[in-house]
Amino acid sequence: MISEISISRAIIKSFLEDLMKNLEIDVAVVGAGPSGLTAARYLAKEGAKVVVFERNLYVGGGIWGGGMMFPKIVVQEKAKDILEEIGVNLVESEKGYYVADSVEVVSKCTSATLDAGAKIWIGMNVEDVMFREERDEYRICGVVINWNAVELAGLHVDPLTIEAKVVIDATGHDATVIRRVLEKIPEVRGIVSKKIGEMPMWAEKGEEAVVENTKEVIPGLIVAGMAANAVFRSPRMGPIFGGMLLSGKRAAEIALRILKSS
Ligand code: 48H
Repeated sequence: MISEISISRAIIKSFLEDLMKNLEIDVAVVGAGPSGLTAARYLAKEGAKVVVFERNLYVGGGIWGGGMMFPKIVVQEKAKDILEEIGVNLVESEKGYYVADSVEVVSKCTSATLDAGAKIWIGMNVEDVMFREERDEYRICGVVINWNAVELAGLHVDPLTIEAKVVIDATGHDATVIRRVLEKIPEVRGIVSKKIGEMPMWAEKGEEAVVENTKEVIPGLIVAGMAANAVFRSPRMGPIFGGMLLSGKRAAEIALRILKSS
């Protein structure tokens, strides 16, 4: 006999246990696109306690749609290892241009991230950050979360908080976390571009810039992926994803350095 209450108990107990165990974490990754999933995977592989917060009910961000809904993405030579090491099949199209199936990329990046030990929580919107002021400096020390359904319904429901030693803004074109920080702490503006938003298409420049722009912009807050190009007003690049993967890897390296020194 199947008991409905047993099903409910299993779900509630299991998720509440996960939530309780992860109220204090090493790294909060906001956004489960290519940069966020890659950052979380490398961090978890090194033993960091990581949660990825994704506001949609699905992961993968902009990977699924490939180029103009042809479900294929391109990566260049220097990033292909990041996909090959998790078993993604890549076919060389022209010299140095490797093509992958977008659904396979989402699936394998997601399962590798979970297997490495990261948690991925969907339907959760990071609506704000936590901060402290220390020695005349602002430090970001966690995320403020709520169900995305609450945000979409426009309900007034107070959020909950997760303490994190490092927060990675991997929220793509919208750069939602850093945007919120700048709205609330305008003093930080000096560090990042006055106007947030990427420049028009220039694939080569955009791909180089996304890795260079991946940095700790405010103590405790790293920007990665398209959010990094939005912050530093660098170009977009279209459906080539090597830069996003390399940016995620670099964000993980920066976060690990911060964790080691804290
Ligand atoms: C929780 C949030 C919040 C929030 C947003 O857009 P993404 O795929 O981001 P990246 O930077 O890893 O990859 C960018 C790539 O997909 C892309 O768009 C490219 C290469 N474009 C080039 C071009 O020329 O257009 O993923 C970001 C994720 C999404 O799933 C959002 O739902 C999520 O972040 N997100 N999750 N709380 N506040 N804001």
